[in-house]
Amino acid sequence: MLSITTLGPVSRRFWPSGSYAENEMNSDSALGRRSVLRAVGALSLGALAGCTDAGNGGVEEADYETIPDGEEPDYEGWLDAAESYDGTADFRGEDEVTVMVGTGSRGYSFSPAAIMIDPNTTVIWEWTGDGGGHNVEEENGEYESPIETDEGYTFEHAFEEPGISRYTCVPHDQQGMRGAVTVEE
Ligand SMILES: [Cu+2]
Repeated sequence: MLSITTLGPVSRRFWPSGSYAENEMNSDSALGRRSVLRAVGALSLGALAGCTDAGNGGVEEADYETIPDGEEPDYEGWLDAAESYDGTADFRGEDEVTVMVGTGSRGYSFSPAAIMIDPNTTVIWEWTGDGGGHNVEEENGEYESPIETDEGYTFEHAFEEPGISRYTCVPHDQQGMRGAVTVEE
């Protein structure tokens, strides 16, 4: 079962930064819509884990929790410039998870940029078709996709051992197009 659902091309799902009330909440969100809208005044958007927000260009990300702040893996600065990084998506318990390639306002992001999985999980990167040619390349070349542009192209890698794996899109590394996979024992 895929953990992320993209309901349409990113360009159609994009809302300008700040138009939070227009974003759709997951119907099974822990917070009701009214309480979320009330909370917006007190919390930064980034604190509302699991909801769509401006940071990922409006891509719908269904049904995942983020790792609590105190347990956030140490990416050693790898994601500091990553536009879509907003905590680590907890995908433990899944056999197969999907990360979108080419999200955000310019199509220079991975979404979610940071994920946590169990050992022996396959990560499938799926191209949105936005942002030009992208690839997925582990920082030491442990896995590496070709540079592709087409919507629907996929690349996958099976993660077996615990640890943090950092990867980038080589054409857009300078734009902060980076991601990380934490394999938790
Ligand atoms: Cu790229």
